[in-house]
Amino acid sequence: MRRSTPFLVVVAAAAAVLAAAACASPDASAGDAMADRPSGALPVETLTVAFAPAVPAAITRKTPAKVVINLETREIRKRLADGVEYTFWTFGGSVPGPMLRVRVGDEVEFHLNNHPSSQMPHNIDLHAVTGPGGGAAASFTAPGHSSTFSFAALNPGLYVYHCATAPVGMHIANGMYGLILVEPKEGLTPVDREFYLVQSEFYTAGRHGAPGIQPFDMEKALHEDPEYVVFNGSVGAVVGDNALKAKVGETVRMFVGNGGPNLISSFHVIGEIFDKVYTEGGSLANQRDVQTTLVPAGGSAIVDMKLEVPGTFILVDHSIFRAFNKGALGMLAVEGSENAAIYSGKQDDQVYLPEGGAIQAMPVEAGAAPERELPRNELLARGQQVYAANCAACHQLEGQGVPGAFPPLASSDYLMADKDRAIGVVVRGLSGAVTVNGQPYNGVMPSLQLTNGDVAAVLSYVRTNFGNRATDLVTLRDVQRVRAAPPAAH
Ligand code: HEC
Ligand SMILES: [Cu+2]
Repeated sequence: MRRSTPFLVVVAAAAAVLAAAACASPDASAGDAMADRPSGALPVETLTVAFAPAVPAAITRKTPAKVVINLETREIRKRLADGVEYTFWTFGGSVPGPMLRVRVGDEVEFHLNNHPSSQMPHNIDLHAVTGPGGGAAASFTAPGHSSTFSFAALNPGLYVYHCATAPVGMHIANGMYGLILVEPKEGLTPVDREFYLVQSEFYTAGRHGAPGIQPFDMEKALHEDPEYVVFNGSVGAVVGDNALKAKVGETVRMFVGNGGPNLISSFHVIGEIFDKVYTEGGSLANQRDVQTTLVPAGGSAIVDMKLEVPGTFILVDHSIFRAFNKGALGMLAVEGSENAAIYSGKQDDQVYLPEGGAIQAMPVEAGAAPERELPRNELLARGQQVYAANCAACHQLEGQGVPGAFPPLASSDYLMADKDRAIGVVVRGLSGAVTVNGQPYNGVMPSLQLTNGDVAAVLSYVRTNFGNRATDLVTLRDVQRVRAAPPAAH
């Protein structure tokens, strides 16, 4: 059997690791962590894990324990983005794997179980382990097998764990990472809410948004050029109904990890300031009043912030195209009463057109690949993406608009009354007084520089969604015709 040779090597290596651990004399920090271990056997407990964005409860015991952790590796097909699936290799069936929480000085007995349906062997390298490979060799596990190894949690801090089976990059790129928190003896300062967030990238063969099951692309991974950068394993995992939720007056803590495999995260919460940062996930809150903190690949950070005002706070990797174009965007939804002394909200809005300048459409770039009419389902799927990327910011996710500022596209009489006029709006922009569903608007919609195909797709989508009931679609030909015609007065 082909596996037998590496297996023997692995078993021998594991034995060597255990032997070394048995006779090594503890260094100063190990001595520290081990100092309050009682002489007799440690009390045994089985760890309860938590799946993102949940965090396991803080540890209340004041003395070390023997903590038994069971973790299963499993290969499963799941959603990566709307209409996009991926075969994830996982710890615990989820990306990221569950968050683990132990206390410094604990003895951890780790059982890694590889589900019989797996195609690959897997293992685990926990950065919280002191020992060669972080447990990797000792935990190498074939499908349908289970491995056990033990380690002492010597150093407090927030650590990444990941699979380290060759090809390592591929196991990580497919979703095998998570966080383990080793609490300091005195615990962390209490906060009102804790959240678990892991950023990572996916390298799919198809471009961002290309539908269907997407295989891993080694070439893109080598060039560190991902199609997706996400929080908690998929596009939209932490937005809308899945947003993190908190209340004004509370202090929240985020345990932020970066599975990579390649990119460094510039973690930022739009509209909040981190009151405290435990840089790089160390056990010391060593910085205050931070806007953006770096989370290295294979590293972490802990950020604490008090929430003073309500609203939706957007979590991003501030390498900003990753956030708005590749998926690295989450939300913290904060409820409570406004505090105008801290933040007023919009106090006034007026149209600003310097020197009477008109809004001008720029010509669409020449030389782009010729576009073709798409079948209905592809057209509508593309339209949904174009909408999310280009229109939702103003007209809102469900097309409901913002009273007094952005007219609704949902059940809009203006949109539906005249197809060519609607195409003209998207192609050339719109300004001046308009009435939509009886309400006056006098704002400015810029020309969005979309291709004819994108205009056809987005208008086909909005005219058949959000309560609009068009029976016909908007075709490329329609858009070409309107673009060629002189702008009509509305
Ligand atoms: C930067 C904000 C902004 C973006 C982005 C934007 N719009 Fe608008 N849109 C407006 C404003 C403001 C008006 C009203 C303009 C006026 O008062 O003259 C408007 C009006 C419209 C109207 C006509 C009024 C109605 O409600 O039916 C349509 C149709 C429309 N937009 C479609 C779109 C589509 C489709 C997209 C995305 C491709 C889009 N808009 C992107 C701000 C925006
Ligand atoms: Cu693996």
